[in-house]
Amino acid sequence: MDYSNFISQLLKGNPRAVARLITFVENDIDAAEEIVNSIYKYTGKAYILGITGAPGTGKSTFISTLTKFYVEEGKKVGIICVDPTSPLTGGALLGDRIRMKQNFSLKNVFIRSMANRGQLGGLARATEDVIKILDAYACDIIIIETVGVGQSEVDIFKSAQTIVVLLVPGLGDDIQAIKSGIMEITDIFVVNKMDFPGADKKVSEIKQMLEFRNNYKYDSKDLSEKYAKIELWTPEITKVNSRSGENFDELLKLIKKHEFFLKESGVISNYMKNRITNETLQILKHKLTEKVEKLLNSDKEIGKYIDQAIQKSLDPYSMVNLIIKMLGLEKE
Ligand SMILES: Nc1nc2c(ncn2[C@@H]2O[C@H](COP(=O)(O)OP(=O)(O)OP(=O)(O)O)[C@@H](O)[C@H]2O)c(=O)[nH]1
Ligand SMILES: [Mg+2]
Repeated sequence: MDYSNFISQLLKGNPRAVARLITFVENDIDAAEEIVNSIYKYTGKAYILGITGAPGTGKSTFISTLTKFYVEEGKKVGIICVDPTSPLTGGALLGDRIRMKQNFSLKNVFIRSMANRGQLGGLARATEDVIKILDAYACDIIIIETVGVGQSEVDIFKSAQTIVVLLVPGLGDDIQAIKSGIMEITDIFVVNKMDFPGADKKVSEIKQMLEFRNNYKYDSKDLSEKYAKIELWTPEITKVNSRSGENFDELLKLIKKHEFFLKESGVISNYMKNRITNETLQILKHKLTEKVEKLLNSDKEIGKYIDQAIQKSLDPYSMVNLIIKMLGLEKE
């Protein structure tokens, strides 16, 4: 199929072309390959925010309000709602999407929800491709919303420059609900619903939790000597009311501060490296799996190995080593 017409429409800012291209990359990895190949040179300008929180913490309300502020600043915003727990696009996410769409003009805000429909190459791969489409569509900000409970979300968040976790006043259930891998990579903790009692208490609880933790996201050996003198990022904590917009000016400042930190410290190059490595891994896993599956089903040589394994003259690990050799993937 020829995607060039859709791509030129995308670059002209046509939202319908965006929707079509997203559907293509979600459903067909060969289409994704072709499309990404054509648009890659137009990407890299958007700022990517990852936002998560337990159900009911106010993610949708928060993202609507945040988007309103960005649109007022003249920015174009793309929103991707990812729900790995749901096999179908629908339910709460769809309702949210319709409600949000009513609030914004299609010109400035593009909203898309993605569910785990057994995407080829996985949800993280599909999300990364959708980010690229929105980036080429000239979105200044891309917000990725997830429900924060699954492992695949940790992978999805590797694409985000700034990660925001929403919590609410009250018992720590919301903290426990978030997958621990996400807590470790959070840049800004937001206590939403600050109009409820206990918001300040929640802020101090988060502070305490962070004090007990000593492995910050950027405190890695990967950071070269060059950056050693620059202070690493300590996660920020703030509180907002997403219904009224109270304290969003403070939140926006913190996001800017983090963006500035990434650039000034040079951590941004670390981020790029991680993001591309992760993406490469996702695609490679898919391609290799496909190749190996084909081989297992058709190759005569492997058929012989399998027979040997049945006869116990070859164990599965040794068989895999032989297959790796056949694929030419050995080190030497
Ligand atoms: N009082 C108050 N209510 C809020 C605030 N933010 C969100 N809410 C309310 O909290 C409820 C849940 O908000 P949502 O935005 O739907 O939360 P969510 O995290 O998207 O929920 P799920 O999509 O179900 O995971 C709604 O009734 C919101 O109006 C806030 O800052 N203050
Ligand atoms: Mg929601």
